[in-house]
Amino acid sequence: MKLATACAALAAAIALASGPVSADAGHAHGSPKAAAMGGPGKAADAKRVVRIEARDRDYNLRQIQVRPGETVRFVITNKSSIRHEFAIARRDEHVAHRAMMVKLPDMVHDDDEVVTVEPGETKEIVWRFGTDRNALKDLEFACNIPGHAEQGMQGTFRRM
Ligand SMILES: [Cu+2]
Repeated sequence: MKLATACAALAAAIALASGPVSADAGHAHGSPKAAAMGGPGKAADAKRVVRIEARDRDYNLRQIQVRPGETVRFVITNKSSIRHEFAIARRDEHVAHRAMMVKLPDMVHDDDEVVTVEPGETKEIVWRFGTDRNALKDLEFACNIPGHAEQGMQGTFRRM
């Protein structure tokens, strides 16, 4: 199965399970709600770059400070000897994705909100942070390869 398809199918299943409120979070571009929730951004809008190193068991950062509404370019370099991911999503989305990755541990990603980074590789994600304080509180970055987030490969965002 194509990975983006697997993710989309899972997202649809979650949306159905949890009701319409979460269905368009981060996906309905242009609406006031989308601006509040945030989502994948455009590189041209990014005025700040945050560099992240993936190490054997964690990232070099546990918390990243952001301004409401800003677009940030995240540049992730894998300094370890094993494959990692860097994904930005709501906490509940990470948890659901982790459950799926237990079944499909070799899944690789190259999407707007998640990248797989092989040892020595560098990849990027551009994220437009929302203006809603609670949406930011729910957002986390993580590696969802089985066991990694649990060992410490995850972090949170905080208002600057
Ligand atoms: Cu990892």
